[in-house]
Formats: sequence, structure tokens, C-alpha cells
Amino acid sequence: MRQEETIRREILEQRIDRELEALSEKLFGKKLEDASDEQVYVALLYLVKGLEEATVPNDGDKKIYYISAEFLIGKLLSNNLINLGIYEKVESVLKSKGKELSRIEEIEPEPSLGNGGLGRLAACFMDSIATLGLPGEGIGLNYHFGLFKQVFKDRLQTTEKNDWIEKDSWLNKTDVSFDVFFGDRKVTSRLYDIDVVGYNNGVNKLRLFDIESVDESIVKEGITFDKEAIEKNLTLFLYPDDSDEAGNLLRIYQQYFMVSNAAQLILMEMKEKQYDLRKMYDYAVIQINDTHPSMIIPELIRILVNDKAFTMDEAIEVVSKTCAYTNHTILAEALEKWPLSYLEKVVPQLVPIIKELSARVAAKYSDPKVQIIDDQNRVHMAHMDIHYGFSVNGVAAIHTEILKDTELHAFYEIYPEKFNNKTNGITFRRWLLSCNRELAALITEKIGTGYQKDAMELEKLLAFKDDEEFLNDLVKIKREKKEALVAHIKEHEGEELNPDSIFDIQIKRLHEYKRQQMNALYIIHKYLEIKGGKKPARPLTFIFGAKAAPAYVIARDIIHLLLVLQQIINNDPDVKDYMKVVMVENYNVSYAEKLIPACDISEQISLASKEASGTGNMKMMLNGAVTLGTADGANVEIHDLVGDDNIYIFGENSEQVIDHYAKADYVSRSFYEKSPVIKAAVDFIVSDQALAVGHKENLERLYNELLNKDWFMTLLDLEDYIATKDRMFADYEDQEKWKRMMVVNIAKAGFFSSDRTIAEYNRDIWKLK
Ligand code: T68
Repeated sequence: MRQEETIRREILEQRIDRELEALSEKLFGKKLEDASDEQVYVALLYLVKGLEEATVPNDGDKKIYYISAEFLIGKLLSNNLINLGIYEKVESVLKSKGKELSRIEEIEPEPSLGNGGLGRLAACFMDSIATLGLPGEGIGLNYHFGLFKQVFKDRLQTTEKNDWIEKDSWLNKTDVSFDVFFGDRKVTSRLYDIDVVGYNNGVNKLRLFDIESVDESIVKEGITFDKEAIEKNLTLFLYPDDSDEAGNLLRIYQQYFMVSNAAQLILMEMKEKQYDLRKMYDYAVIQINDTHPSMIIPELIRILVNDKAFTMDEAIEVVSKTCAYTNHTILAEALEKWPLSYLEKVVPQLVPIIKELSARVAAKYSDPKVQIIDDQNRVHMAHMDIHYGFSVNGVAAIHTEILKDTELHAFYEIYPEKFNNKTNGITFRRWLLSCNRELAALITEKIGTGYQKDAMELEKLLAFKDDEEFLNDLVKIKREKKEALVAHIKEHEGEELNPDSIFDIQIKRLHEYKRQQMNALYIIHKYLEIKGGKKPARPLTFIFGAKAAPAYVIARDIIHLLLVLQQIINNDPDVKDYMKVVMVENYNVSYAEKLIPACDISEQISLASKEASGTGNMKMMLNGAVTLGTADGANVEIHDLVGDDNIYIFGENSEQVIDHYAKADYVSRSFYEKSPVIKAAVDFIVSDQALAVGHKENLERLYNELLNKDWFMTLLDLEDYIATKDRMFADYEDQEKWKRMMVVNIAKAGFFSSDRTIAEYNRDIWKLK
């Protein structure tokens, strides 16, 4: 068997060797060893695409269509090599030619097709759907510049276009093209596919629609462009600025473009396979990822009634049995409500359908909370999804409970059977096997490779909790990953970090509810302590990565504060040997892959009840970090799994927080006045020292926000946060204890594999073979 395996390997290696040589010769007229890294990258791209094409597609009678405005897929080369099972072989072939695979991986541009957790979740789901061999595809848009590229200038976030599409890329142009009609114009689409190969399994497709008439040249400065030139701008940016009417209209154009194409694609496939449209739900299930694709419901109903001779009743029934909705937030401002007048302008053909759907609800239920069109003539997209879909799911246990008990309670009373929870997950291929090959190898050495198929097998690591050799190897890998990150940050941010310090990391979208500002106040507090002569037992490193929505002023002010603190602290001779702060520029998936393996303390400090789930928390745990968090989102489930001794939970719980909102009794200023520690930290924001480095306008605005509004209750939990974080730093000094916490966290992370999540979606919602 051993010998057979060796022979098989040798043959495969020779084959890959030969194919790469042939590609290099054909594409560049060069031997592989003479090709540049860029050329080797392109040859690899062709090699992988060829192998993917030769892989059997996952097929079956019923298919899942996961429609999403975002697919934050990250770079694909190394993941595809891993999933195809040829990473090591390619690595060794390249090595024999004097090439370094890890350097070649850097050449790939990161696709800019997503923003945050919602988009990254969709990408993890694509990987797991393919790995589990389920027939399905993702449907979204091919944004040319995607989410903006973040550039810091003068300690402020500026935005540039993220030009990621190159001549040779993972995108495959197809011959599929549809007409899409708006109220005032018609456009023609073009479908591009990206193959998604499962881990040792079949292949699925991510289908990204573009517009034939797109014109990149209309983007002049930064990310500004003519918002009304729909034929040219439709697929340029993800989440174009919606602070004015034109921006809102553009988002509706994009959303309808996405769902019109999706509907035409689905119906085309139904026709090709000669499926009975009246039983559409036996062949297709449509997962609506947040409300961006919600117009798929009225659009399908419209087509069935107008073109397929369905009665309204029949169309509604079939579509309702086909569509399922996932909610990702309870923040009211994030739940889309489109003014009917906007829909009348962009998609007048949908308005009679939406009115009909709304009228049917109004005839049956008088409660204003469940209406689709409200008394201000706004269309509540989530309400439409809940009434006219068969499933509503939250993304972590506590989130689903909050939906049922409070936010969507009125709906839960009507449709208790529709509500279900699907706790999020992450793909371990990217977030362990690829980003931390050393840790994966160590785990394999101890418990074999079974965990790669069944993540729950990670629990076997608990048997090594007292194995000194294993514990020391674990610490050694963490240390290597910190060194690698230190080098990367030195190169990209110009900051010098100490790999012997504790790495405390908060990486996620910038939002007040996530409370990066609370972390900033802790840092100020620590800085003042050190200035006062109280030195920490070990140097501390605080790392942030976050983009702020360009129109979100306070979020940009928080970034400014973090960059001001970075400047002050890292250059203060009294302090810089004891603590450092770094806000990394343009945080994205590739950066996350470097940060997460190096993390000691995982900051998950949202105001309880506000973070639906979080998925960074899972990635960091899997890589041996210990969570510092509130009882929010999936933190609650992490806590249940690892127990009190292996996590640091602080702050008020979701019931208490919801109660504060109900009673409107939170007054931030009273916390400020009561606590000299809080006061000193908040005052520092507008101190002469801060103002000497930062901008008065930004810092004062943030200071006033914290004192006079603080809608997400930063000061409520600050004292407990400081005490808990200090206790955590002290515990880190007990390395014997810390190492064991690392083991427990890794061992218990198996539950958060997206393979488990997808198996649950399939068992309860999709029911595919
Ligand atoms: C995130 N949502 C949740 N939304 O915040 C996070 N929304 O707790 C959860 O883990 C994740 O979804 C996956 O379920 C988002 O990322 C958005 O990005 C977004 C963007 C525009 C409008 C609404």
C-alpha cells in the first residue's frame, strides 16, 4: 500500500511537472524554471482550471441556488490546490525548478466581491456545498471594483477603486446572456462563472452576472462616478454610496439586475431539464441571503403569471414553497425598506405584484408590525420574505431566539413553523489547512487526517492536553506565525512589532455596535497607566483591521482615533517597548489569513444582542486564540463548548441590553461622571496630546458622540472590559494554563465547521439528495 501510494504520487508529480512545463512553453515560450513568478502563476491558473473542468459536477434533481449580493471568496489558488489534493505536489514540483509556491500565491489579486461576514459566509458555504457533493450554485454580481480599497492618508480613511480583474483570472466567460428590463431602460447581461471545487469532491459554480455595456472609465477620482449612468455603472461597485437618492436607486437597479438574471437562469435550467414548473419547489430551492435578493419573490411570481399562465394564487404558492430567507442582523437600520416611489421608477413591473402581496397580508393581519407596505409607503423587504418564503433562519442560537422573542416576534406568532436556527460555520480548508499548514500538520501528526472530513474529530486533541511535547509544539507554531505576521506588518505598515508580546486582535467591519471604540478606550487607559509608571508584565500588541462604510462618519472617526493612538503610542519612548498599536491598511481575506494564525486574544466585544453571530470568533478559536467577548452571537455557543475556564466573557447580557433600549435608561454621561478611569480615557480623545496629532473635527465629533449619545453603549461595559482584559493578560503569564486553553479551543472548534452548517441547511431547509 505504501509503495503503491509512493508510485501514485510520483506519477502525479511527473504529470503535473509535464503539464506545467507544457503550459509554460505554450503560453510564454519558456521553460518553467526560466519563467517569472507572474508567469508561473498564470500557468498554475490554467492547470487548475483544466483540472476543475475535468472534475465531475455535483448533480442531482434538486438544486440549491444561493443568491447573495456578496461572495467574499478570497484568493483561490492555494485553496483550489488543497481541495484538488495537489498542493504538496505542486509545491515540490515548483521547488525543483527553484520556485516558491508561497511567493507565487502572493501574485494573485484578491477578488473584491464582498464586504464582511455575510459575504465571507457565502464563500464558506460554496466550499462546503461542493465538498458535501450537493448540487448547487451561488448567484451574484461581478463587481469590477467591488468594495473600495482603503488607503490611509493623514490618519484618515480614503477610498480608491479596487481594480482586481486581470486578463487571466478565475472568471470564465460564458455564452449566457439575458435582457433585463427596468422602468426606463433595458440592459443586456453576461454571465461569468467561477468553478468551486470541493475538498476531494465534485465541482459547483459561482455564477456572477455582469453587464455588457459596463464602462470602467467613468470612475474619475477615488470612487466617484456618475450614479445615473446605469448602463455604464451597474456592476462597478458593491454597495455604492447610498446617502442620496441616486445612490439608493442604483442599489435597487443592482438588486433587480441580480434577481432578474437569477430568475431567468433558474427558469432556463428548469426548461432544459424539462421539469414541471408547477412543481418548481421539487427541483429548486432559493436561499435569499439577507434582503438584497428579496425581489426574486415578486419577480418569479410576475414571470409565472405573465408568461407561464399561472394564476396569482398558483404562482404565489409555488414561489413561496421555493424561497427561504436568512436574516443576518437585528439592526433596524440594516433592514432594507425601499420607498414605493423608488420601486415605481426602477421596477414598475414589480409594483403591482408587491402591492398584491401586501394587500393579501393586510386583509389577513391588522398588526402594523407585519405589513409589507407601511403607512409611509415603504416596502419592508424582510417582511415580504417571511410571508412569502417557507423558512426564516437566524445565524446563531441567541440571534434566532432574539428574532423570535423580540425583533420578529409578531411573525413568529403567525408562522412558528418557519423559524429555525442555523449557527454559522467556516470552512476549515481555508481557515486551518491553508492559512495554518503548520498547525494542520501538527494536528494530523497527533490524531490523523480524519478531522479534515469530520471536524468533530478535533476533540481527539483533548487527549493531548497534558502532553508537554504537543503543547510546546503548539506554542512554537504560534510563535512562528507571529514572526511571519511581524514581517508582513513591517513590510506593509512600516511598524515594528515584538513577537514576544501578546497579540490582541480585533478584525471586522468598522461599526459602533462592534465597539472598536471600546477597545480604543482600553488602549488609552493602558497608555495612561504606563505613563504613570505601571508597566505590564509583558509587552502588549493591539492590532485592528477594518473598513468603514464611506458614508458612516463616526466609523471613520473611530479609524482616525485608532491611527492617532498608533502614532502617539508607537513613538512614545516611555511606552513603545511596553505596548504598540497597529491599524492595518485595507484589511481583507488575505490579511485575515495572516492575522488569524498569529492571534492570542480574539476580540469579540459587540454590544450583547447586536452581533448576529460573528465568524471571525470561530476562525481565531480554531487557530488557538482565546476569546475575550460578550455573551453575544456565536460567542455564546463557544462559551457553552469550551466552558467557563477557557473563555473570558464580560459585560451585560442581551436581556439587560434589550431592557435598556426598552426603558431608554442608558445615559453614557453618567458612566463618564461616575468613573475617573472612564473619564480619563474619554477625555484623552480631545486632549492636547491627541489634537496635536489628529484632527479636531473628527476627534471632537467622536468625543461628543460618546458622551451625548453612545447608542451602542460603549461606556456601559468599559469597566468590566478593562478588568477582564487585565485578568486575561495576567493569565497569559501562566503559560501552562494558557497552552491548555489553546488546546481546548482548537479541540472544540469542530462544531463550527461550515460542513456542519450546510448539512443542517440541507437537512432542515433544502432537502437535496
Ligand atoms: C454579518 N452581517 C453579521 N452584513 O453582522 C455577522 N448587511 O454577525 C454574521 O456572522 C455574518 O453576517 C454572517 O451571518 C453582515 O456582514 C453586511 O455586510 C451587510 C451589508 C449591507 C447591508 C446589510
